[in-house]
Amino acid sequence: MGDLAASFGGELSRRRFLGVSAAAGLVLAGCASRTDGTVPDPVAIAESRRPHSGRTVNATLSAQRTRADIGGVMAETLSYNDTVPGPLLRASVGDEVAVTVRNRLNEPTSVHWHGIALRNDMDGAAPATPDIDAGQDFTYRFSVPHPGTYWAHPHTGLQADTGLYLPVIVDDPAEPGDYDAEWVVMLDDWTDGIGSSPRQIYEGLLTMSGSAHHMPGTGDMDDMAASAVPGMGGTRGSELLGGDAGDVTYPYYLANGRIPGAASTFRVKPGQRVRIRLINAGSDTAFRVALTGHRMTVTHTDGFPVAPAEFDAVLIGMGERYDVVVTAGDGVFALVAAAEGKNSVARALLVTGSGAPAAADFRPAELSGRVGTVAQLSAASAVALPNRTADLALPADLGGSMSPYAWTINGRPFATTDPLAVQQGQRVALTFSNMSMMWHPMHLHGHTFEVVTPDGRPGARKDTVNVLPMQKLTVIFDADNPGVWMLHCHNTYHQEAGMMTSLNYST
Ligand SMILES: [Cu+2]
Repeated sequence: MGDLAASFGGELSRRRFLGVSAAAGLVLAGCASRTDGTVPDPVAIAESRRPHSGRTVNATLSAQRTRADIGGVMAETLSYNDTVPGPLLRASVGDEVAVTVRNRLNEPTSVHWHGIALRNDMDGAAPATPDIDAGQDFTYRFSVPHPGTYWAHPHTGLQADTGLYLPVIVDDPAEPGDYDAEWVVMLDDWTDGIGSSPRQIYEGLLTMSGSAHHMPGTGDMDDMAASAVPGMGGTRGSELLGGDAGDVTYPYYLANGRIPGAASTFRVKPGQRVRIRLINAGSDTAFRVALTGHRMTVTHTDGFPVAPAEFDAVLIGMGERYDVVVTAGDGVFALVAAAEGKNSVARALLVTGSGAPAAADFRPAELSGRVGTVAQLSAASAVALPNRTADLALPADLGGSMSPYAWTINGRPFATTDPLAVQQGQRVALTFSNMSMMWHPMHLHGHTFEVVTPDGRPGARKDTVNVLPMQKLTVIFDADNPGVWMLHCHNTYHQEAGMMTSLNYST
């Protein structure tokens, strides 16, 4: 991508000039054209209006093949800097992040900054940001406007179901931070380099949808053949998810890159308050997470604060994040992430004193207690959207089936999608109508929406929301980030099979 990189570099320096101050951006916004005859770029203007601390956080990520040790088990996979998860990226609100990605894979890749309302041309999803060709480098450079728990992963093919993911945390220097320690826990469903490859699974799903051939990675075929709906073998229904929990069963479920029998440990003192940042980096698995012997207070989801609410467990779909606070007891406690409907767990250990951990497959009673989901959460008043009538109603009808294995938005797969159109400044009401028999974690790039609850309360601010079978769910957002943004299901296989469209700003 030599030519592309060169032209991108030119664009960037021009944009950096525009971003010197908010005032400059505002002046330019009012001009039809500048002295050089070019029209001011709305993406650059939006960038100039973000907070700017003047500080830059630099990092390098090498996307490369590796042999990852996931706890005495070796997995040939793809990773950033030879670690799974990749290295934590941390910045403060207003910082510029400059991450150079070195693509040392033999295929194109990309890094999508999931949940961050960043400038469109740095989103890491084509077409707004072209993929990085094999052997090439690209520097993602953007400012981070909102504090919170985010993450990053490829937006190219099925690479999201490999070891290519990392946590991203944006701190708010003004936040009181009512906790003593912070524990980042990334959850994942794992097959790459151990069971079937993501490609084999996907091809199996496509093939299996016509007949009941053996399909790697999807559990017991007798089950499947006997099932009225092909593909349900190996996974069971989930009451919380309103039906079938997933399409794929995995050999392992990992917390911070470790299998349950070789769990990572986090040490604090008894009585300390621990903020746990839970991130679901899985491809086809929702996790129900509980900490043995503790209740958890949910303080944030998808980076944004909620009215604090106490639960025994929380349900986290793919792409979602939950921040919870616990007051640590005295002993050794398993943080268990049960793969919803899949009869297996991931786990990590909280250690504050002496004791032996429970068996690797231990399921604490809290998992069957009161489970927090988006339905029970409200936005903190500071982040609730101001009252305003929507200017525009957009539909996103979710359709598809296991047989044939095809998933659509508004009746079309991504290849032939009819993009959703918005204009900058509009308040948008986006309604997901799930017409399929499966739940879908729907993710919008570049924006954080507010869930509209059935009783009209301002629901949580989110960028990824689980839409259950036959559910109709409306979210509202302000169109304040011009560009071309992906809207898709965060099930890697549904996305690949077409469940994606784009939200395009028109001028
Ligand atoms: Cu889906």
